[in-house]
Amino acid sequence: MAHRADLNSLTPAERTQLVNLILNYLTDSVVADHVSIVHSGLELFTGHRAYILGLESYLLANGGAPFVPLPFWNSADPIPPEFNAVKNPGPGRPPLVNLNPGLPKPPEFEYPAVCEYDDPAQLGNDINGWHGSVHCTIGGTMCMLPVASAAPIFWCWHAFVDHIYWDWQRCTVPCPDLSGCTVEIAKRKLKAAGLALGAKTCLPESTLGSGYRPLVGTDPDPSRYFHHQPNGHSEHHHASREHDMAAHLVHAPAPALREGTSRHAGTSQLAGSSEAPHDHVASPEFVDPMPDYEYLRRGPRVIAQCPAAYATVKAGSTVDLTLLV
Ligand SMILES: [Cu+2]
Repeated sequence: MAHRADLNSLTPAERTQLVNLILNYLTDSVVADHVSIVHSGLELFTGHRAYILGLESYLLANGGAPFVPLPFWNSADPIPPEFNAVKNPGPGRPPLVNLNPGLPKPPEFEYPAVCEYDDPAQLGNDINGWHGSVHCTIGGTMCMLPVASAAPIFWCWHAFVDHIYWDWQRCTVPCPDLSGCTVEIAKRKLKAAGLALGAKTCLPESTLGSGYRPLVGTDPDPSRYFHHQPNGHSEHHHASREHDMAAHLVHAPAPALREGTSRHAGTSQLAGSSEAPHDHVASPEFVDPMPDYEYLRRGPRVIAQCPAAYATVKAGSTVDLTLLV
């Protein structure tokens, strides 16, 4: 989704309508506000974005909603003739000189090349030179900082500069939570997030040692595996049990699995204890739990990831997974 339209995709009538709306908006005070924007670093972007937002608010309130977000003018193209205008022209606000500056966006500012920038302030500093050249190659009012915004093309030109910052902003994405996923599902989630699968570290199930199968017998509350209604359906039990066990295995490293039992130490049967867990009659699954745990063999599961879930990472970067196999 491009967040701004190209000025050249508008009809001449639409451009005329937009120019007139901008000219109506441009009071001396609005024009004067431009000099308060810091023209370097991150503020080159944020300052002008806020400045454009003022115009967009006006457009929304004055029948110009179709022009919000404000369309950009691409500096590779000639300025449309409708935009050869200056508010209150005069000696202090000379007409534009060159409607075809021919200064296209340098390739390093194209998406996704712009993602190479780690720091948007550096991007702002690097853009400033080309940005200034466009202003002064157009000339006239556009080359005079205190009054440049009196030219309607100023606004669409800065919408173009803003688009570069917007591109940079979409270079970073949140890393999805992949815990418990198979590799295939993890891959899909990563792709949907604009990321890719990196290195895989596989831990054999024996890595969990006693925390794997013995968990069945040392569960803090084995009563939840018992059928309280001996003749009732057991499917619900199976489902929630799988869920519980999966949660244990994917979220806790091996030592923690045993730690977990201490939460209910008072009522649980700890490993090695000879004490009977409860007076209930055990379900067949509990007595012989292996068939129910086959789901753990349906392919490796993610137990850790780097970068962490929800960390902000660059789009297109890779995420390393640790899998229990
Ligand atoms: Cu500018």
